[in-house]
Amino acid sequence: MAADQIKRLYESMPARLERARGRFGRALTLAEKILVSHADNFDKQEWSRGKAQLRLRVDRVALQDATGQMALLQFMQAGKKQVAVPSTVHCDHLIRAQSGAREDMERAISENREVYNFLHSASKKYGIGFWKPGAGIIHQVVLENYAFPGGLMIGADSHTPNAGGLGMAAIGVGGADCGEAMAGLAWEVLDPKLIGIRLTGKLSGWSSAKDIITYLCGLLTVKGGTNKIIEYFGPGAETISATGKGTICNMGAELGATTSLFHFDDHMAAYLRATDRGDQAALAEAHRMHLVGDPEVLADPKKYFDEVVEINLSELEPHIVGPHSPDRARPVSRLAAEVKKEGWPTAIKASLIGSCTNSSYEDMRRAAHIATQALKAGLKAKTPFLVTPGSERIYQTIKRDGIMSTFEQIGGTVLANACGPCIGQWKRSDVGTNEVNTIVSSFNRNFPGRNDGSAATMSFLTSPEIVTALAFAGTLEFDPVNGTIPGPDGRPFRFTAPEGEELPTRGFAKGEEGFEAPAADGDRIEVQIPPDSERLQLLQPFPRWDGRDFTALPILVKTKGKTTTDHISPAGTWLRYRGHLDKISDNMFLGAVNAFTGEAGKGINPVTGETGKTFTQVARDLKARGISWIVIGDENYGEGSSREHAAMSPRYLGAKVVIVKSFARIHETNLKKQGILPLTFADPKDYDQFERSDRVSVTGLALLAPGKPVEVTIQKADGQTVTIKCLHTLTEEQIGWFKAGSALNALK
Ligand code: MIC
Ligand code: SF4
Repeated sequence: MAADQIKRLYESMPARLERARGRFGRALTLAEKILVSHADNFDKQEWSRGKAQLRLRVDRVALQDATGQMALLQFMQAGKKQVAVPSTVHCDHLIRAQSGAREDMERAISENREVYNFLHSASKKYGIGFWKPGAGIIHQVVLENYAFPGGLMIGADSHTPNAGGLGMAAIGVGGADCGEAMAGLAWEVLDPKLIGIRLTGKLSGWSSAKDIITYLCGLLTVKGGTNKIIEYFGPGAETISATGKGTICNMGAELGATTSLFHFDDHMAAYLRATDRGDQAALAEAHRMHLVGDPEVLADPKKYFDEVVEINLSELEPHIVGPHSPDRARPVSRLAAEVKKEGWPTAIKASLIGSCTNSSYEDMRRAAHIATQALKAGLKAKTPFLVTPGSERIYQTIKRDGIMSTFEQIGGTVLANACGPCIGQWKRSDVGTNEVNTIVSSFNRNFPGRNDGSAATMSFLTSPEIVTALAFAGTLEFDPVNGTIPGPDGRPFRFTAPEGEELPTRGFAKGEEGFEAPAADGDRIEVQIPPDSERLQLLQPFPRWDGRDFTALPILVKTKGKTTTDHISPAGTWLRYRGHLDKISDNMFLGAVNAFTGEAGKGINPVTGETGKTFTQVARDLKARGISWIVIGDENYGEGSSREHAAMSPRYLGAKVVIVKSFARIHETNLKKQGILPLTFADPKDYDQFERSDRVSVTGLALLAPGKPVEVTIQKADGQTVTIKCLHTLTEEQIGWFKAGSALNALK
């Protein structure tokens, strides 16, 4: 981000903040400062936490290669010549980890040529910065190059909040939101509630930034952050590196938070300087008072936040979460007992560090510190040890500083600078399919099936240093803090606590940066989409609403329990089709557990009664008969990723309505954008009313209005009917999207 754009923002802040203080009659938190200084029209804007719909102007948009394809295809439908805000595309998700960085990269470039050519040509044409495969993972590259204190950005990836480590409000959204912001529209979001996290004390010994967020995951749960911004402050915050702050904000996505952020401090300034942005550091220092919460807020946070949590970092123990959900948390010291009680496999089959969550220099240093101790003692890693550097800069620096060779000496493999095993792009040959096994990583997400495509893999998440120590023990029963493992001579070996500087003393090394600027004259560039492609498909607008109520819709699926986007639209091998709506729709609900049968991914055809078919096969059959359908879901439906395929595939194959106990924020918006009606039960117990052969009607749609409940009638097989009340959060404008068939149709 150019320093003059940041300067303009900072200079406009004092007056805007004064007006906001006047209007609200009180001091402001940092999150509020950022929101009000990015309001599309501050005076017309209604402000009411948890109620108002904010219209904001973002400073920047970031796309990655998996969700970015749909974002660009949608942007193209808007017919603009150039993007209206600075935007970048990052090629990171499509690189499969198999045999090490070099070979994996070569394979990826040839396998994904079509998609890369599309992203590259579209970037060049429309004025978007393009980061080639191998340049790094979107959030790490954004932190190193674009994030800045006080800024507002959106990204088509749920871990966009990583930039909160530099004091930016960075929010994960669906591709349609990005496409619209790039087309010049204001971006909308529900005015979030605010959680304040006051940190005191200081991290020491084995405890690291990761433990703050894994601890909070246990405390607040995966839906505890929905429609909320989490703001960190207090004396403890000032002891954490900028990249450590990034880790915490990154994984705030696991709480469902709109975003997370820290107040500007000297660690951020140091990081900006280390990444060649001394001018931005100086600007932020000069405007420091606008980039932190007001003093009144710091003095009495309970008055300003909807909820305040205090954490004393001096008392925080290292934590580990899993399996299968990031909120299954406990201190590492209590893991062994729980593993035994639950009967989980204790042997660790693979240890992985890095990813967008934890690949800072500090992380790598601390992990290498552990590895070096073990090497000196003559120990070898007992499990494969995979390292995913977040960016080329990190890769070159750990190579120069001997960290990589330490990892290689313990038998580790350094993978490409990409998502790899974190998103299921991991070709694993050491365990059979459906073989129950345990892995540990420093990643952020651990839903079943995520890393290696196998739901039988139990994935635990913790800090890179704990992962490294566990790799030498090979078992979950080891507590690196208090326990010992047998040394080569049979005598017990004990690790000492990890150490590592937060920034490289010699500065970051640089390799091939992998950035390509857009063309000076985009008009002459043609976007490359081969007509016969099985990976890319131009979008056809979804049909408009025909003005009629939905009557007697069959239930395609009633999901039971966790229904994340990984259940609705799995990634892994399916990443291949992220630019081809028809093809990718074959994965629809493959991971969802059918509440009627207990089976995952398969349903009973409500018309023919045929069994054993995937939900997609059933939906395609219904679609061919001209029958639309509905989805019933459980709690926090659509948690996880920002991928809008989880809304587009159902829409494409005939879903009209999704009724659930509660939604995750990004997914609910994605459904609205694609023209599906997202409803919640007024009484969550009504979930139990729905049976396999029911037909469902949603009536009064012509009178759909903000805040007005909707009537849903369930017709039972015996002819009886039950009418229940459902709620929605559609605004006037969003009702317009529903009527137009999609937000994009409404735009045109
Ligand atoms: C993820 O971490 O789940 C992903 C893969 O980065 C997704 C985006 C995607 O599905 O492409 C996300 O978090 O939004
Ligand atoms: Fe990539 Fe994993 Fe980060 Fe998502 S969470 S951006 S898949 S590294």
